[in-house]
Order: sequence, then structure tokens, then C-alpha cells
Amino acid sequence: MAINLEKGQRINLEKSSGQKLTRFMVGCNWGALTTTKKVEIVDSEGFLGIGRKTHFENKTEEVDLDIDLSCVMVDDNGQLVDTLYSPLYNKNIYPKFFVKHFPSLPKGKDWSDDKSMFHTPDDTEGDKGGDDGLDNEIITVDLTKVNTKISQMFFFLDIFSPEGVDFKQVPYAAIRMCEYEGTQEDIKRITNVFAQYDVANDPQFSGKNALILGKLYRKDREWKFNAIGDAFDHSDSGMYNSNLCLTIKKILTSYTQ
Ligand SMILES: [Ca+2]
Ligand SMILES: [Ca+2]
Repeated sequence: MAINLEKGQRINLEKSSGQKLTRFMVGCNWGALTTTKKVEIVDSEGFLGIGRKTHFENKTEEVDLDIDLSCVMVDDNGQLVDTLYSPLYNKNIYPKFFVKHFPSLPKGKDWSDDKSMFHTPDDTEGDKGGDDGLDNEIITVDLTKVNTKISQMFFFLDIFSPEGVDFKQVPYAAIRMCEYEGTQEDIKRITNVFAQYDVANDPQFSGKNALILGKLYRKDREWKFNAIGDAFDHSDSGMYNSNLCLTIKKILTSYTQ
């Protein structure tokens, strides 16, 4: 049975059969924003504008909400080995900002360099017309292919747009860590949900638009998952793609050691 993750909680990735887990995924299902605005309804045009009658009604509209699920992979010394985020981050970002850890943050891509991790296409809207129950963005991991240099993988969410939106305003955002059947690009079936988070519509996320979900890490040749659940504000209007960069910076400076 899936557990609802609490900060700092460790989850067991062992299978009940005793076999080693090889296919791990993190998925995020979220809904578009809804806004209500007043619109003027004409009841009667009258004659030449005289006697025109109108009234106002509330109209609900759905607005695109772009949340990005991403991952960074680091070695035993906390140095960045690889990154996995949307190919829509298509320029080299912050050449100077990351010089200590990496020459620059690379462009986004679908596959990790070692081909162990795949990121589904960037969903820039969220569900419209209600919750479809499906993950809008997924990262799949084939644990047998992970570069031996990588000892920790950090999964995180950023609200990319609209600017200024925080998780409290999101109608629903459900993250789950699972085992699946199928290929990395074509999941046939979720076979085991290890844990899940619900991060939306909650006062504790007021003003928070980034969330470090947790880390998958190697210990004694086994992979384990540790929930971090650190939500914060990643905004800096003076920096290009500040959301992604500031979240990665926080991981590298606060969580890798
Ligand atoms: Ca997205
Ligand atoms: Ca969905």
C-alpha cells in the first residue's frame, strides 16, 4: 500500500518477492488553474443604445499551468554528474552561476547521458476539464543502467508559469513513486506505488513555487528513497530561468553532502 510521505521519511524499495527493483518512476499529475472573472451579459440591446440592459455573471476559465519535474544526479562528493529536465530549457543557462559545480548548466534533454533515465515530454498546461488521473510528467529510471559514478538522484518540481503562482493556488498536484512494467518510453502498467505526496491547495505551500521531493540513493549496493519535501520560493526576476537554477543550486549547496 502506498504511504503518504512525510519530510525526512525513508521508504523501502524492496519488492515483496525479494527480487531487486529495476524499474522506478516518479510521476506528477496536476490540474490547470481556474480563475473566475465577471463578464457582462447583454439582456437587451434597446434602440440605438437607449434602454440597453445588461447584467454581470461570474465565468470560470482554465489557465495553463506549467509545472516541471526534473532531476539532478551527483557523485559521492556532491559534484553534479548529469541533469535531466525539459528540452524546452533550450539554452545554456547561467554559465557563471554554476562554475563551482559545473561549467554551465546544460540544455534540457529527454534522456540522461547514461540512458538510464527518460523524461516524458514537457506538459505546459495541466489537466483541463477535470482530473484525468494520469501523470502529466514522468521520469523513468532503469536502475541497472545508472552510471556507477552516480550515488544520489534528486527529484524536484518547479512551477514555471504563470509567474507568481504558488502551490497553494494549484487545484491538485499528486506525485507518486512507483514500479512499472513496460519500457522507459512506454509504461504499460503501474505495478507498485511505493509512496505519494499531495502538494496543492495547502496553506503550508503559500508563496512556495519549488519543491525538492526526495532523493534516490545507493547504500550497500541497494537503492533507497528518502523524502525531503522542502518547499521554497525559487523566484528571482533578475535571473534567466531562475526557477530551475535556484532549485538546483539549493540541492547542491544544502542536500548533497
Ligand atoms: Ca512542464
Ligand atoms: Ca493528469
